[in-house]
Amino acid sequence: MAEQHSMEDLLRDAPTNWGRWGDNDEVGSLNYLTADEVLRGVRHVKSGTVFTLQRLIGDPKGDPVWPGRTPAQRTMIMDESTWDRDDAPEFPGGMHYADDKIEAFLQGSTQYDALGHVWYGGKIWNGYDARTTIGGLDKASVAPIAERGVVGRGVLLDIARFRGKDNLDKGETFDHNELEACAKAQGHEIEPHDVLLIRTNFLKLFFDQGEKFYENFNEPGLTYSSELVSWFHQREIPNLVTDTIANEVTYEPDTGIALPLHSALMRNLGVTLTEICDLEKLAASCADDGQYTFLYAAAPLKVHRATGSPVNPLAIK
Ligand code: UVW
Repeated sequence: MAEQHSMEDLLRDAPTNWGRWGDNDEVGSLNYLTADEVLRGVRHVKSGTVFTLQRLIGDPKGDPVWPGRTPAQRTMIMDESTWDRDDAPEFPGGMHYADDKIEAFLQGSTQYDALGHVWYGGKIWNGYDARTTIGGLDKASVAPIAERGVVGRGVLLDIARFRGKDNLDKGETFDHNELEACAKAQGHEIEPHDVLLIRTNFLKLFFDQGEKFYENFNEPGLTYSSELVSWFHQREIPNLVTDTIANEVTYEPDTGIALPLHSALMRNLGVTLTEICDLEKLAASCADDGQYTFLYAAAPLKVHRATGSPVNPLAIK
């Protein structure tokens, strides 16, 4: 039988930022994004061009979601046909209106993960007891991130273009050294406190392949090493944003462990993760004008005790 590896063994000596911002902290490495960092981001606004990075919810071509989650369902509650009914509401003056609602996984589209979203060993971010997640996150939910907002210098790392590919394929991995090489090839450096936006264009395959996309599901992405985790720690990276469903290679190739960077970066270092972004228009613009740095701004929804929230991040060049 294949040797089983545990997250606790893998991350036994891994660095943490627990306690760094106090015993009650719920936003982790977003603390790096001070007012000075907002102004550093603003200095990269050159033309005022705005890019929205959210994918369409209810895309007629389908919504890519993590296996086991289902796409949002939007239901029309009120429309002009409401007034065909005898019991239609009547408003003085004759106003009609349309109303609808969605039933959705809060992480079923472009989203911020709460820091309490993923854990191992009975502890979530900052050492809070994992039992604080029962029935809703009492600690490190998405609401404190939403309350704070995320603004700073963003850098696009176009790994697909750097590798000369339209899109990365299943299970392809890369590391922090390649991120630095990519930045260098793009003509800039990755600086401390940068919000990292990594483009793989992997979700092109969701739209090209349909259901086959989910066979042997193994997204490409960053892969665990202690050096990579130290790099994130030393660079004080606040936020990792990607265009894949879960921001890292699904199964770490050496151990087969699922999503170890969720634990090493989010649970231990307090790095927020932003997933399922659409980086295509931004990437085309960066390739065109050579400007890969910009102001990044995002605020998830303020949802009480939630594990994540939809978001429409902005990149402003
Ligand atoms: C899981 O953690 C399972 O999913 P995600 O981070 O993509 O929401």
